[in-house]
Amino acid sequence: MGAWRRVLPAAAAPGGGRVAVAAAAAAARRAATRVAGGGGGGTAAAPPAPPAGPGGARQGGAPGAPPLPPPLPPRDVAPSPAEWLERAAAELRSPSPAAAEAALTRHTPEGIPIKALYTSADVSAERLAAEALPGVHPYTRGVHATMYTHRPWTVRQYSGFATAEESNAAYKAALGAGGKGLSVAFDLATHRGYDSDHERVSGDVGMAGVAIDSVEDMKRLFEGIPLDEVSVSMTMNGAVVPVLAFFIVAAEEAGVPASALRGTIQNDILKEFNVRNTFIYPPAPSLRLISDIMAYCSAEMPRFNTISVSGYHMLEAGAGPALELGLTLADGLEYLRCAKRAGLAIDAVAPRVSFFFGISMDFYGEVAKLRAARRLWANLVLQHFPEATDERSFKLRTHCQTSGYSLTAAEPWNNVVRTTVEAMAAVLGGTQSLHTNALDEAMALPTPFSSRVARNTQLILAEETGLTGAVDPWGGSYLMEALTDAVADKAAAVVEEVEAAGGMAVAVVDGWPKARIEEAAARKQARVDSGADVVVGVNKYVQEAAPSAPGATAEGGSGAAADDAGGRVSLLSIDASAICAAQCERLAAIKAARDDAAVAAALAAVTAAAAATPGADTGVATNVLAAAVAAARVRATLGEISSAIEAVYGRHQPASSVVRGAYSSAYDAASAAAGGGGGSDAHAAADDAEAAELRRVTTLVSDFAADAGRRPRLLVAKLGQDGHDRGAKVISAGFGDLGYDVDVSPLFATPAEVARAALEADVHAVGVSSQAAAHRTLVPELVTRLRSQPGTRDVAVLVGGVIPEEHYEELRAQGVDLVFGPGTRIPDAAEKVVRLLRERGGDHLR
Ligand code: B12
Repeated sequence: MGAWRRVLPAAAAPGGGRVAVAAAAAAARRAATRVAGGGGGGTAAAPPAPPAGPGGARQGGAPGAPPLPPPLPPRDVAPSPAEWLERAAAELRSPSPAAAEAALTRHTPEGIPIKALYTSADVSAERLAAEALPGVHPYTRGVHATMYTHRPWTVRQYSGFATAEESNAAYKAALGAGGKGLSVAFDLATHRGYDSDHERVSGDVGMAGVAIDSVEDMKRLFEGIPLDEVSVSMTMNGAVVPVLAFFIVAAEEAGVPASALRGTIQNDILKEFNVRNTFIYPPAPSLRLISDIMAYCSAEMPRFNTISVSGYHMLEAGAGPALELGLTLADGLEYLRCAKRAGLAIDAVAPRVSFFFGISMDFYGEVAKLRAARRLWANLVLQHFPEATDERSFKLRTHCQTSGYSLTAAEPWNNVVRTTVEAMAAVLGGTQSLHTNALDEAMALPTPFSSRVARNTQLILAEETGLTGAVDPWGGSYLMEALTDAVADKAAAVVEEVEAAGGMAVAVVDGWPKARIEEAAARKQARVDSGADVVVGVNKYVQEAAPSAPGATAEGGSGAAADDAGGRVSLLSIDASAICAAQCERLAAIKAARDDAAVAAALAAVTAAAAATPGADTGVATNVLAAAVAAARVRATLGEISSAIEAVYGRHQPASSVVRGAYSSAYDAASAAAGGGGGSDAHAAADDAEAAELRRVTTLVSDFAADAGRRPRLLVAKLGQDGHDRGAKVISAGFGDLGYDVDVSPLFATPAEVARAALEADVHAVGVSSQAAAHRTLVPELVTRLRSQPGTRDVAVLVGGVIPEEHYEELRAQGVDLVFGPGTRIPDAAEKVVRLLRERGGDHLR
């Protein structure tokens, strides 16, 4: 049967000539059929048209071209989806159309069905008509009428490392090579409000971002960069008050008034409590600081975005796209309410609110997410803030970043492909600016070489592919419109749930959004470990021996390098102790040169503002940012300004929890789904092997428990200011489900605190999860403490996380027993650890 294609009317035929002629011939045949068949018109009655002879009209093209196949029999009745399903069932040899439909529909981890075929029956004609145009409420098709056809998105690469000078050089290089805006990554000491000389940050200074202690550092960071021309985005949330104050004063001293500054400060504290973990103060006073910042900026910095409501971090922590979207929009609503409570008009604040989303490998889902985001935000603002009249208040403008989680340490060049696909989803979804991750993402901060490849990925999309030539090219696609509705519905349900619970300020205290994301992360880990979610080079098509990197050259001036012996890319290396020493020296010099009395008075004013009720008429200036700007002018440091606020609000210490059951149930479900439902024999055998492996590990663990009189006990620890807890949480969840007793240390522990906790809990092993490059400083210190403390001398020490392979030997030499890098399968790790404990024997089996 070849009667599927409907004959196009000549005028609509793409490409003209050949199809138009065929259409005309078919129309003539149809007329003839009607006469012959007495007006019935069915396709069955149509006699097959005689094949056109050589040189006949249907041949169309060049002389000598092969003859075209016979024309399709005409049909006057539109094919129905049911007819398609019957054909699909036949092709699949399914017992029924319903079985075929089930086999052809996959569900995203969030339960959104993705069908194999979408038709007009899946979309609402009214919705399509209402949302037909970009630049018009609710902006589903884009916030601007012309989108990239007029101006492409902004290429904005997130970067910062070591000292202000080194980061400044990298910014200038990026701007010279096609970057259009700056995006500053601060180190973890700065994020958490500590000066570089604080005892709790010895392993963190300059390691995962740039160290900023004072206005002087900020001036060095932007030296030679015209701040009234280049827009600057700063990812800062916890220490937002001193950092923004330093930025304002650094610009002022370079002759640029605050009113001329362009850019964005992230200033989104709610998601810090859910996933990012660079908070300083508890939730309620943190929100108070946000309203002070909004008030200050709306008066003094009209071109500056005061908040970037961020979903990206939730996606990276484990949320699916709809959960990310729903929680982010709920955060946005909370911030607008916060502004309103502070007496600000919505139209003064909402146009300066921007968004930030992550883009994963779920290509269709991510395009749909950005379309759904714009629709939902426009309608939520309309619903919750009827007083808004400025059109800009309804427009969801967003930055996007491709997913770092999707990138692998194995075969890192594969990451360029992943990033390209994700970047395309961001662009086709209509982002306003974009960061593309570097190919060495899962190993270290990017090098000049890997940053260049990442930036060029965007430049190629923008300037070589023609992608910018049409606005919302997916608009009107049955699949994309239906998926946009599905993602929007799912995300709207999350928003409603948060609102019903009292808003996000209440929900973060309750902790359920965080728990839900952590559970999703445990399930994802199980799907990867069981092989249900394919990651090329990690759980499928795993490379036996590393080939040479394509195009590899020896390390050189460009920073380009890939070691063609091992297929390794060379990594950025930062000397922790040198950076820390340099920062501490500068701090000492600043403190020696300043007017101490003026600093003390300015810091007292910061504390008084933090303690005062905003807007209260007590004669005390109540805007904390305004007080911090004054303190920055007299060279108060970041740590001092943060402490002046902490004196009133205290420091927030989060509770740690472990997800139970999600890992094993998702692992079982993934194995069962792959094993049943018509999979191949080879597939089913592989799944049996997975299930058998899980049983073997749990048996090893229970045998250990039988012999030792208790289950193997593991303390999972986070050291220093590294707040990445996804790895620690999934390890805790997985090991717990496999039969281990798991303790989790609180975030931000020192080596001494972890050593004490190991003793108190009488654990068999301590497992440090390290992602932010402090492993070379803090792990040796922990090992020394454990080995010198009676009671923990022979505790096994494990280290996992973002550890470059070249550091493995060094760690082992320092007394680490096992190292687990990105891509570790939890059953493998759990087995290795229990075998190690057994081999150790002696005190361990007690
Ligand atoms: C997710 C992520 C985030 C999330 C964190 C969410 C969260 N709550 O954890 C967000 C977006 C918030 C984030 C923020 C930042 N990030 Co980040 N992030 C990542 C990313 C993309 C993935 C890490 C991850 O969770 N992977 C999934 C987990 C399951 O894998 P894993 O941690 O490797 O754990 C596995 C194994 O390593 C092992 N394992 C790990 N621990 C343990 C422990 C034991 C006992 C055992 C047995 C095994 C084991 O088993 C696990 C299962 O396979 C990495 C890059 C990458 N692809 O690795 C960057 C990365 C870690 N981030 C980085 C940076 C710089 C930051 C920031 C500091 C940026 C900044 N300057 O503001 C911030 C600050 C965050 C903070 N508070 O510390 C850098 C660190 C640079 C470095 N090491 O030199 C990285 C490497 C990216 C990069 N190349 O620049 N990040």
